[in-house]
Amino acid sequence: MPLLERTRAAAHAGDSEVADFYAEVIAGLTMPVKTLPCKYFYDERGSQLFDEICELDEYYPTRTEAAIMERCAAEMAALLGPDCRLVEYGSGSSTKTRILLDSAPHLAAYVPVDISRVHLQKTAEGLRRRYPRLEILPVCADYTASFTLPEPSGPVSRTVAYFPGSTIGNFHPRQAQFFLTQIAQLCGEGGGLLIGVDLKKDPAVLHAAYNDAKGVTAAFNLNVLDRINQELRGAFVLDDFAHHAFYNEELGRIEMHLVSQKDQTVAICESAVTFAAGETIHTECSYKYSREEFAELARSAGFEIQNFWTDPNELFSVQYLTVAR
Ligand code: AVI
Repeated sequence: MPLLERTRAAAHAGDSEVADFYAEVIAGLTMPVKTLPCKYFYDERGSQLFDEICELDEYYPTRTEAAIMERCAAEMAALLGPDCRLVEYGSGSSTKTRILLDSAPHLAAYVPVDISRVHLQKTAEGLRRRYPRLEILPVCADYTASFTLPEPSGPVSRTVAYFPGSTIGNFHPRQAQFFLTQIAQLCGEGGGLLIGVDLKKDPAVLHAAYNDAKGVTAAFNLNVLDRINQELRGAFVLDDFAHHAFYNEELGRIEMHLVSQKDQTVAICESAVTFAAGETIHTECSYKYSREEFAELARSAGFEIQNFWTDPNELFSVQYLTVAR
């Protein structure tokens, strides 16, 4: 069956993943400034490449955040207090979570939320083995949409969300405000949010982090075209596009693009998209915040900053926000 019909049939049958992917790709690539949503980076290969990025010398965020967590986890755990329901948004492989959980033995429950059922099950199994006395209540959901929190078997003193990795930087500020407002509502009075936020810094450091010498970030960026080829019967030739990442100082964000190396028309299933030489597909924004800018964003979403931890070079921050009364 042709893909377009298959996607329609899939959508009809309630399995709308491929249909959504196709619709979003075509919508993004027919906009005046071509874009692709960055969530599509993370298929199996993309997730592997992202893990490799996290190990790169130039990519400071992961190890800097982990070092902050190692140094300050006890203080963070004390703020969560006893009987806290800890809800992790996009639990992934939960490396940083383990640092926190090691210091927080009195949680009411740990609730990992992830859209990937396979990832979620693996994470939950690993954590159950490591923390046999901790109640682990996984939720398979898109954390940007609303979801219902599971009730632990024992009492709950407060609900605290955990959103590490500076993924908040991949939201446009308005989306970030909306998303944080949803978290504040979910956690409710007395609740909080522990969040990793990448900070503004020397643009040369940022440039290196998104233009690594080994070309892993380039491969990560280009992989989205390969995914379109595999899943949507696209005909992108990866060599005909080049990775381009730069710091947009005015907007305070890294932008990642894929630049067409020539005039070309690319078929995607039953559609075709035309590119001029030099035209780009904007694939990702990664906003960097000053301490004050993030405090302002948090306030606009109904939070107050209670604690701010950083590294000696002030590259990255972990912040504890409480729901404002
Ligand atoms: C997941 N996110 C926080 C990463 C970032 O730095 O914005 C994604 C990434 N893009 C390129 N390198 C890493």
